[in-house]
Amino acid sequence: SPSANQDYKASLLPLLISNNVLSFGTYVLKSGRESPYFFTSSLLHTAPLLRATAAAYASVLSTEPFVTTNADGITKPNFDIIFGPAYKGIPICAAVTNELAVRDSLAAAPQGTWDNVSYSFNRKEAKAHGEGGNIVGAPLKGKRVVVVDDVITAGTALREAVGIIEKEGGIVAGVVVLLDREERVSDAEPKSAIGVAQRDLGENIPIRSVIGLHDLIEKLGDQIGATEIQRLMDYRARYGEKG
Ligand code: OMP
Repeated sequence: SPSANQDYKASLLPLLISNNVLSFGTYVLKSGRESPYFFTSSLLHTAPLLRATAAAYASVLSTEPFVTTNADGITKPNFDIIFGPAYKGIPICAAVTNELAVRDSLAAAPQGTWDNVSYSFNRKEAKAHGEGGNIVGAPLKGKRVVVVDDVITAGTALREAVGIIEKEGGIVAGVVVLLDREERVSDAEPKSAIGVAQRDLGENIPIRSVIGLHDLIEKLGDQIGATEIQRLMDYRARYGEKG
């Protein structure tokens, strides 16, 4: 699957491990599979972790095909809204929206490039009073919306998010997940959830991950030990995507 290949991976991975965001042991997934590792994005609650995470998403979202650079070298985002599915996507979408504008002002990019990008998220419970509606943040109707989510396994959470955006009249313009577990969806569907989403949304909608299972297997040898790496490889042999 397409993984953004940037230097931030080298600094992000040890940070995730030392803070137990990425942990190794025995865990049961939503799918029922027993996994030798787990990603807990609710632990991304300190400034260094939030900033490192936001920077990783922002690196992906500030490069093609999420942006287009014209002949004059002016870069423009190809989306209006960063959507974070409740609950774990909520702090992420806010942090990434801010990070894109902050990086922009530090780099030599045209002033204000990111000032018109908004964040938005869904409520899990319908609201019967007040302003009403199930969306908090920018209204999605007629807007180009990118989804930022933490982990993708079978793609259930992403499908829900896409359903919400389409129901609100938004246009799904892309997806960035922090971790792609690169697992096949089921015995009947050997593609990964990202592969299936790419097929369902269409090949021209960018779907990217910051980190994939293959990165853990290839890069963590010195940090988690040979036994854990072997368990990751055994897991991939059993549940990994095919094609
Ligand atoms: P899918 O909806 O099957 O794609 O699984 C993604 C969701 O599973 C995440 O949003 C989490 O709720 C949960 N999850 C994790 O948080 N971390 C993991 O490492 C694995 C899962 C999981 O249950 O598959």
